[in-house]
Amino acid sequence: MDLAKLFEPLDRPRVMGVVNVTPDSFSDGGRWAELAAAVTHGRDLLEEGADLLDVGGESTRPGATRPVLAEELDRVIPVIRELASGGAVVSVDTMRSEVAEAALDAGALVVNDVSGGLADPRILKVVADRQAAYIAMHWRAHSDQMHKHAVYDAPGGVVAAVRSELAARAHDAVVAGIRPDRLVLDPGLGFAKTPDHNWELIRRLDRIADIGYPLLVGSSRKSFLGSLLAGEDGAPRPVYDRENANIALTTLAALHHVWGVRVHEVRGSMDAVRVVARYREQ
Ligand code: PMM
Repeated sequence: MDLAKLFEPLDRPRVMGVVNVTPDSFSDGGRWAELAAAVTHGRDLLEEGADLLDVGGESTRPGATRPVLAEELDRVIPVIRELASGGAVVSVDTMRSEVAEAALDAGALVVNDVSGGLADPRILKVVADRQAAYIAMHWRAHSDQMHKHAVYDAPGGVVAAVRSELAARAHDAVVAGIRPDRLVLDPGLGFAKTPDHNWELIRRLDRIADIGYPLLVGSSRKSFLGSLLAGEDGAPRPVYDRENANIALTTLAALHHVWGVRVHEVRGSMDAVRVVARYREQ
């Protein structure tokens, strides 16, 4: 699939499979084993039907600290080169312009920037110069700071705030020269948001969609699912056991006509989007 095809009308959301290349993700067998495991994982996700792969080298989990630039490049570029040369549509999950640039050189077609251009504004120019696609997520601060930014006291609450802050990100992206028909917005579930904020946003995805751009939603493995499904002792449902809930979330997102869902496990979400597509057929 080429870039234009990614934006053609489709009767279901695209399923983006996550390939996180962080030291704790795949392997403790050293760098080469880590890269080989990441590539294998990406190929497995493609086999399960993923429309595109999102390769990232920086953990954005709450409280995470950042890798240095050289480390991030080292993690993602070989994996992107390998997967892209095999024909995969690859997006790079990065906030750094240098990583975006190297990833596009290595064959990535999409830049997924969880900061929507706030962390490193030069990234917008990089994407614009290459005519690449850009995913701008709603974000307020780096992971080690984001909890204290989960405050939405202005009228309209979290939905109005995310809507206007994301619209500003989209505006800056287009002013920088990114093609409006290659721009996707993401409400950023879990990023400077409490569980209540996340649920409110999911309920009102229509308000975010009417900014005028396609939407991507990422709920996979996130802690608001863990807290929703907590046991009687109050312990959150473990990360590896949140997939059924995530498939339900994919169903809701598909009913809201999103452009894509970002998931760690492809099969169940692909089934869900196909169910919704069939349900809509007359
Ligand atoms: N979530 C994470 C990382 N990147 N990108 C987009 N566009 N949307 C998201 O919701 C998102 C993202 C954090 O999840 P992970 O560390 O479990 O991959």
